[in-house]
Amino acid sequence: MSSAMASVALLTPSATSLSLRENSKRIGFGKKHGHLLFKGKASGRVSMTVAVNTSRFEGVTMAPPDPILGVSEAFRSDTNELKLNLGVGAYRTEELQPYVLNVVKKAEKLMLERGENKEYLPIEGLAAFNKVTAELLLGADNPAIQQGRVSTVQGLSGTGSLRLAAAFIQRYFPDSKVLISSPTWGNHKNIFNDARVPWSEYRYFDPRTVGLDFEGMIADIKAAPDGSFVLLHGCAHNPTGIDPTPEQWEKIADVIQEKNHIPFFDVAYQGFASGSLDEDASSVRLFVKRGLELLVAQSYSKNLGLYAERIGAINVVCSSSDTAARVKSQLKRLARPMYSNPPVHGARVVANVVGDPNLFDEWKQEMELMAGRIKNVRQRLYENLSQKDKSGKDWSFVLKQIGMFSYTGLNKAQSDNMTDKWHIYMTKDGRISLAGLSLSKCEYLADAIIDSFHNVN
Ligand code: PGU
Repeated sequence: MSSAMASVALLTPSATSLSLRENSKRIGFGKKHGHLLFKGKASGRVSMTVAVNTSRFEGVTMAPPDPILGVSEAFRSDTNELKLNLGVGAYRTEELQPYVLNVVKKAEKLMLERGENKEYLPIEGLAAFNKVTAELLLGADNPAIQQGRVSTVQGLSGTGSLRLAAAFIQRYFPDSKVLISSPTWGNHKNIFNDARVPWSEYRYFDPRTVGLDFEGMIADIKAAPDGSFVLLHGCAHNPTGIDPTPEQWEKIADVIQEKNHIPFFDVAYQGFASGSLDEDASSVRLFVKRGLELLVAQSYSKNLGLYAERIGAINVVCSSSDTAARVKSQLKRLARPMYSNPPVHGARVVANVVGDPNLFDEWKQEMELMAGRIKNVRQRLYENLSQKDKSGKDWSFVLKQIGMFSYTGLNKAQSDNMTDKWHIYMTKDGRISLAGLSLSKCEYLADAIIDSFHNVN
């Protein structure tokens, strides 16, 4: 029964009308709320149910499952033992178990020993976190940091940081639109839609070469109205795993500069693409070096495995420290009515790990280990695909892609086959998360991909 119900116990049947009215009042039902159902009689007491037929929420329709997080829900309800979750980009060990980094455990131990309190953070977040996160991104000796031109506000991980920046764009650049890559991480569109920021797509992926459509990308960025925001994936483009080369990044910066656009980086995988934190931040640093003003959203979900701690930041690199201060004040103003101030736990973990030379070194080693494991399964998957597929298809694109994902080129029907027949859970755009794959499952995955690719239209 979809309507709301409440059980009402009455002393005698004859007392029904009076007691009911009183009970109705007590439980908060007015006259207009539906009729009564007598459910039975037990030892002189009548048990009744008040059924409310018309919900105030009748007009609320069922939302579709989330294209990424919904995959995990479907995975959980599959009882087949062969099942494999390659949907969400979350790192698993070779045993396919979630992984808490040793440095995180050490940082948490330190925090416990210090007996840190749970007071509210300032609206902009933990100062020690904001300092190290900007330094990690830009390099501690970056002139932008030294000149106080970077405005950093702790955000609710990558998503929350993007959302805060979107609110800022909506408020201060109501006539601007955001250019996003085609394809992109699915939630980007939701974020800008909800913030009422108009967006359009620029070409990015070329299915013929299974590579970057660089010409298309440049042409579309050029064709956009001057002063648009250009959303760029700092490294390990999601979902394609295809990044521009350093030379291409220079050309992208040229066009953005020419057009007076504002670069807006999403950095969710720093350290995960190459295994090096500095190398993965080189795209952002190149733009900052040119003296451009820009936005960068950061996330520690993947590189520190802090998925559920919701820790990240929005950085706005400005032309002067004065502008940076004003921008920060407005970001805080936007954050205050949305969530007031951010959670402290993840911020302390990051501050402890990045701020302590020993833990920082250990983190880099662990990250290399994670990135290395993904590279290993990528290699193995490629070998299995090449050996098992007798059609002569070139699978080398798997090796060219970087980061957590492989963009297989499987269409929706083929992706459905992967799930329905093989119990392999993945997003319907053909993306698989290699972070959720083990060496021992590569062969099974290769069989499934070959079957889906050749036998499903
Ligand atoms: N930006 C990009 C490019 C991402 O891939 C993700 C996460 C985020 C931002 C946001 O991550 P936070 O956890 O908010 O820091 N994408 C993953 C995780 C699942 C999801 O969609 O949120 C993914 O599987 O694509």
